[in-house]
Amino acid sequence: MTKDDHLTFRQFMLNEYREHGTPKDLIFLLEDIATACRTISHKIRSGAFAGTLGATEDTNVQGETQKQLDVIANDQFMMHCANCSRVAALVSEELDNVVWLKDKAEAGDYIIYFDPLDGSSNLELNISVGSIFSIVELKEPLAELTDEAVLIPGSEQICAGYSLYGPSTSLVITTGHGVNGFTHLNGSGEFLLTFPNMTVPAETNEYAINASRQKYWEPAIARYIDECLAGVDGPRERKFNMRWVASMVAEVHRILTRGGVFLYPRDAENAAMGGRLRLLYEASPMAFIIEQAGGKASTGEVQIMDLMPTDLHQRCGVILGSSEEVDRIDAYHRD
Ligand code: AFP
Repeated sequence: MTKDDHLTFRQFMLNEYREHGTPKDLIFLLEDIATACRTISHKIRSGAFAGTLGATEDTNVQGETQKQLDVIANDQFMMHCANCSRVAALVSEELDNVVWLKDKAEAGDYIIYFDPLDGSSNLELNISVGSIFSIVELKEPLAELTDEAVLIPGSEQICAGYSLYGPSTSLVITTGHGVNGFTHLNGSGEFLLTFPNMTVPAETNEYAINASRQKYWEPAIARYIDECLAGVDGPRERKFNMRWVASMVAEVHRILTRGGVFLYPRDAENAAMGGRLRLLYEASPMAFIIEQAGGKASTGEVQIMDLMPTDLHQRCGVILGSSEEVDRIDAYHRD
């Protein structure tokens, strides 16, 4: 297939408009987010020459040292999302509080949650990193513009997506009608449809976990991993493979492409914080995407999208991917 055989992002989204009534405001907002991701991709790929791969002097609300590209990516999302008059507020991993863009938030307005650059500890290693975003549409006007007002469960998302800055730049999006993958055509301003209707196979032989945390694992996780390691002679009666990129976007993209299960569970060391990964702009959008692709996403106890947020930057356990494996791990937690 040549590039002419692929729908452009605009052509695809206009089809979505005709088939599903996707709001044009959302389409134009997504085009702006795609532009932000394309710009971030360029900034990353030229970072070694611009001297921007390293850290800043600052730490973010997570207490993590901010990379220069974390700030650059955050600025890109802020600038492009502000183009849409329906965007009432932005919630970023890199910002302590909500950024309100309007003096009142009305029904039909959008709240956007994003991790502008996830996996940034991989930047200087030239290992894939990504951006993650989630969009909620307000059903009612907000009585007051407070952080608490945007603590909305993931089940209310109307759109989620990520951009993966790897050997090529991918953009993967769901608006509630399946998951579709686009690739940036180098030298053009276009994202072309390259992976339509992405689905997660129910069965897999591949898991992703940071195995160095084994001593902290809860019994259900330890049991699951032990059984995978036991291979053909164990209760699973088959060999398992393991991957760990330490970049959630890359792990999720692999799972959407060939199946698998990703685990960053709550454990004895991170339990006081609720886990490692953040709910509103990491776990929730990825849960929406994975479930739209036929997979599952839970904390081990509850479905991630059913969690009622209590803090902007709260964390949770994340187990997502092939449904048979997530179901098995959930069952072990219930045992
Ligand atoms: P950074 O953004 O600090 O690199 O963290 C990336 C991440 O949030 C997620 O993308 C990875 O899956 C996970 O952390 C990696 O965690 P470990 O460093 O404990 O493996």
